[in-house]
Amino acid sequence: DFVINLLKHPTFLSNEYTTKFIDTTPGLFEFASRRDRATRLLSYVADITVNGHPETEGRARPGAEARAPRAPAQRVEQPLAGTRQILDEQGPQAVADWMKAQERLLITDTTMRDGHQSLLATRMRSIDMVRVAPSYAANLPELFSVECWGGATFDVAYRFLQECPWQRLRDIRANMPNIMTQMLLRASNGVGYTNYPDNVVQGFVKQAAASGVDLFRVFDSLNWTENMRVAMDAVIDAGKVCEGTICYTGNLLDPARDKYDLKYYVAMAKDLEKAGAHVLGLKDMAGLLKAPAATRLFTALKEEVGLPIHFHTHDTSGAAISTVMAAAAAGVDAIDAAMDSFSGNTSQPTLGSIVEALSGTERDTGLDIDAIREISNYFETVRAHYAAFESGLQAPASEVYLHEMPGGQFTNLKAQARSLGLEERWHEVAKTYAEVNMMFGDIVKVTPSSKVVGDMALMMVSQGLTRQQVEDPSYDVSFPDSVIDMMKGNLGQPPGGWPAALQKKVLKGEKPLKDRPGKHLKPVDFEAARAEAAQACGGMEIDDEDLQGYLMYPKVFTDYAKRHAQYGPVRTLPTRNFFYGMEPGEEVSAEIDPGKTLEIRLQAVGETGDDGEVRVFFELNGQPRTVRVPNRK
Ligand code: BTN
Ligand code: 3PY
Ligand code: ZN
Repeated sequence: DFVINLLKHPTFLSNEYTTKFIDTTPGLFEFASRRDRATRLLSYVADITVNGHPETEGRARPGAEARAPRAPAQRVEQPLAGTRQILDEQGPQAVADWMKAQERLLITDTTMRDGHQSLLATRMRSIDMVRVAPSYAANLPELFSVECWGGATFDVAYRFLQECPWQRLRDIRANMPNIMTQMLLRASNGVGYTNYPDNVVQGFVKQAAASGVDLFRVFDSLNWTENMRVAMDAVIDAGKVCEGTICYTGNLLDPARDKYDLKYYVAMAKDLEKAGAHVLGLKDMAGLLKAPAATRLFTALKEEVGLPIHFHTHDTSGAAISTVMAAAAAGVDAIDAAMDSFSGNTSQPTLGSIVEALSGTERDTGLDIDAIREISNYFETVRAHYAAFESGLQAPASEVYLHEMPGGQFTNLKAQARSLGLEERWHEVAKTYAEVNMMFGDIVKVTPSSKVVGDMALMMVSQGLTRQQVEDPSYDVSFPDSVIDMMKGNLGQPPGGWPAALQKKVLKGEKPLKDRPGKHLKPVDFEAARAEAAQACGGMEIDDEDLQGYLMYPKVFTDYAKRHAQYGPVRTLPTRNFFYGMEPGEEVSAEIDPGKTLEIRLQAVGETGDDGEVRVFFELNGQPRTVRVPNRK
């Protein structure tokens, strides 16, 4: 039914739906290459069936509840107009004005970005998103936006899921034409971990806008407004909604921690307003904002700033819904939540519960709770297929107020600690993380600054180093590269600068940057980079989207492109088969072009021959096909 929906879809009919393959393949070769593509897809399935997927090896397997996910029926033929139409017809300022005029609390659904980033190590595949996008369009047209792009999803798509993040964006956009898409952009760090040249940041934003992002949430990992302007200006130039974002850290109501006080947040909000933001974002990436502090903060921001306010938090403590209620009462315009089955713990608070809590009040969200439940049930089935990526986190914990780790980092760092043999010492890691933060001068911790704090904490615990030793000028410490890079000023400047003594020790006398790293980075020659990428990828044609992928992550992109040359597009395989291959007798369908579906049946897996190869016997659209793959087990 996905294919049928796609074919009926107005944007498909108007040719907005494209697959890159069709674009770049001359018609003459279409038939031959289609055969090729079928063979390549079969060779992927055969390889995974015989050798397993490296990412799921040794991990928990999906249980019996992992049926094929079915998207909820669409309740209307034509989706109602939504925020996307306001943006397209009247521009970003009209979106901001409209937000302020709403009495209801507006809701962003984060399931397709932060939800799975925070619960499943960012591993949700495009097919599981694109398939349900028409249900969002038809059944939840009142949503403010759907966060579905950026943050860690960009590199994970290429690196671990063997899919093109741009294609994901275009497919979601085409299937959900009435709700704004939203991305998380790390300002000058793009969707990477270090500052990029200004023209790379500009080129990236321009492409993201062209490929389908409507609202850009722009933040800086040290809350340095100066370092956000290039990205913000690029969003504004593209005619999209610029959400200039403050990261919340510390504890507003603790008088002993006065670095990030009310004055600090109000001043930053005013800076972002002056910088041209249409919307003010308040990003509580660790879930540290408690309800009484939220009342104070949002009341002040509402009084002092004219922008509509969009609040993002995480439920690591289990108390996020109380903060959301306080935010709603203080007049916040929009908040983030995740579909119930992708909410709670290190993810966002629970969408359905927020809708229920506000129902019948002035801030009633106007969302259809039945539609939410149906989509949440869909995602519950989706989630069952990703058992290998569950973190095992059993309960919310107030420990988050001690370590202040972002929701997206928590499970990652825990996995890193495990791989270093520090699993039993996790609470020590958490405590050390807090110590490192203070040693660095009490900084905002969010990608990429959070990664630097995590690297340092892991090193201290594994080497048994104390803070005192690290700070002692005469005690020899070999600092992680990421710490050296940050102290050099390559991520920018924190409020009040870096602690001078520690910085001196880390840099061993080298002079740090005091101004914007982007000012010192040479602009990239795009056409030279395109040629270089093409060569690195074995002569593949590099289009504008590929080029931006290569500029963010040269090696990750190149590796992806080489695997793509071997297997072709694998994104339309069902998730179970992508990670586990097929069982003899099993049949699956995979769409290779819109409307062109392969029926694949695995007949049998042969013995391994003397040549070390296994013959795998398929039926492809009823015709027998044999594929040989090396047995690497
Ligand atoms: C990775 O983890 O390296 C990326 C995932 C894709 C790896 C593909 S899966 C089929 C083939 N067999 C392998 O061992 N690697 C590739
Ligand atoms: C990211 O940058 O990926 C984040 O989620 C930060 O919270
Ligand atoms: Zn988040």
